[in-house]
Amino acid sequence: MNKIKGVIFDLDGVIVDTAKFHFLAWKKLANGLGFDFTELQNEELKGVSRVRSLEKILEWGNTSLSEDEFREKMAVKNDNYLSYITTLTSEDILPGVSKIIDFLSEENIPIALGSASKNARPILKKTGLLEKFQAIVDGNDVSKAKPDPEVFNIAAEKIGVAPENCLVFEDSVAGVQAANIAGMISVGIGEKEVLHEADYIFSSFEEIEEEFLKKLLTT
Ligand code: B16
Ligand code: MG
Repeated sequence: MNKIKGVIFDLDGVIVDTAKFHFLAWKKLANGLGFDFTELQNEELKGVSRVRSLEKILEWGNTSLSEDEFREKMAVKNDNYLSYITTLTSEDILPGVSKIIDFLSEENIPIALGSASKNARPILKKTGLLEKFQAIVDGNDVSKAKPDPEVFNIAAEKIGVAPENCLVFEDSVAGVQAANIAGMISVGIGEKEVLHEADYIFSSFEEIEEEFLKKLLTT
């Protein structure tokens, strides 16, 4: 196996649990249009872009919108989402994440963010993590959504590490596939049954031993 020289983190579901806020904002939108939106459906939107998420929700609700209405609903959803995340602080960083970021920094391993979210910077700022990342690539920088590897390839380039020497932490199936297509080591954070395409799977960062990472950095 190739030696790991750079690490890329997904944001939503990996560093912070913002899925619950996306859920509340999408549910409000769906209910306003006269249909329901379930937590199970929300699961399917993990790692999916904002535009594609609304397209899927409208399909589920058997509803169509004009282009103007579509744009307006997206803006309203995002305003609601932003109002829910105003309370985010460093306390919301998922357990075990900060320890791994600090370990990588001590080992001089550059870290990048590779997220589909267009709200990545404000979220990192609120949680106090913005300065820890050497590169941030988010929904504003890409034209192709995961499982396309574009977001991770740009991140690797920005930290100056070849794709085959990068490791990616991801919670979505599309994200794991994107990392695999890019030729990077994929580490799934979540359920084994869901993320089975990943090279390694952990239920949370707390399960990851320093030894595991040390081995990957020296192999
Ligand atoms: P926004 P990730 C993704 O972030 C979320 O998982 C997904 O649910 C969301 O729709 C997408 O970002 C876009 O987010 O509306 O904030 O631009 O998991 O790739 O960090
Ligand atoms: Mg995610």
